Parts: sequence; C-alpha cells; structure tokens
Amino acid sequence: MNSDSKVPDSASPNLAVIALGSNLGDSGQLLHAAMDRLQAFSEKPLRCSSLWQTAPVDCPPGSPAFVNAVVALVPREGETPESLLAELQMLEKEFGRSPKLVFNAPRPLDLDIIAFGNEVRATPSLTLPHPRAHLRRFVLAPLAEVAPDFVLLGQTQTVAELLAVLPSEESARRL
Ligand code: PH2
Ligand code: MG
Ligand code: MG
Repeated sequence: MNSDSKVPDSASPNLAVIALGSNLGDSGQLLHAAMDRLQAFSEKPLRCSSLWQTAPVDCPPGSPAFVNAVVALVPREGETPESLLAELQMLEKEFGRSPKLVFNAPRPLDLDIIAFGNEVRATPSLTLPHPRAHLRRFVLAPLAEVAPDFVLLGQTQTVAELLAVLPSEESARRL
C-alpha cells in the first residue's frame, strides 16, 4: 500500500462529491465546522477545497455573497444517496437552516450532493447527477482543486476542462 491510497483518487468514479455553501452568519467558520463533521461520512480522509467567495446566482435581489467549498469523500459501506442526503439535511438543520420559504433565500449552510459514484436519481428530493453543477463556477472552481480529473456523470470533459471553457462571468475568488 502506498501513501496515496490513504486519500481518495480524484479520478475515481466511487467518490461522492458534496458542495457546501453559506451566505448567512459567519460563513467561513460554518463551512470549516461543516467540513469537520463531513469526515464522519467518509471511509478515507476527506479531500477539501479552499473556501471561495462567490457572487450569488439565481438568488433574491440583495442576497449576500456566498462562501462555497467542495469536499470529495469515499462513502461508507452501505451508504446510499438517500441515506447521505438525510444525514446532510440533519447537519443543515443543526447549523441553523430553517425551512425553505423563499426560493434560494440566504442560508447558514447548504449541502448538495453533486455526485455519488455512478448513481442516478430523478426523484422530488434528489437529482443525480446534479443538473447544474457542470455550469456553475461556484461548484467547478472548488471542485477543480480536489478532483480536477473527475468526470461528472453525463459529461465528457473533466472538471478542469469544464472550468477552463466555462462561459459564465460569475465571480469566484479564492479566500
Ligand atoms: N446556491 C444556490 C443558488 N445560488 N450562488 C452561489 N454563488 N453559491 C451557491 O452555493 C448558490 C448560489 C442554491 O443552493
Ligand atoms: Mg444549493
Ligand atoms: Mg441544497
């Protein structure tokens, strides 16, 4: 076994990718604390991106800037997208998330499953692969730090390639 086997291979199709976002409260601190908690859901050490400050996309007018990050983890034995989603939603609640009243209202913590291995879902609560991840700089920029060679299900280009040709002008600044 070499030391590389201790962390997930960023090109592995067995990774789960979670996007973290916050635009309410002490977002940087909240995201660091959330990343610490996400370790419990991984068989191997998490791969964590930097924190990024990003402009809100499709949010109510006047919404604060986001802090975003991405983690890649190796799901535990028996974990499913549904069981992971339930755990992430509990964590969101614990971090002060209240029920959604306004579309994309400011939130202290949002945890979205971007990919779960090669699993596909199209249910009211879960769409996999995430339908917009490949278009969003606030997901691709941090994801390119932890898994540049990863190919999202349904895409032909790697994350790094998608980011390089992304037409959108959304701002994303590494903190
Ligand atoms: N999340 C959204 C909608 N818009 N914009 C940025 N910059 N970052 C986000 O995490 C984000 C968003 C829906 O969850
Ligand atoms: Mg989201
Ligand atoms: Mg969400």
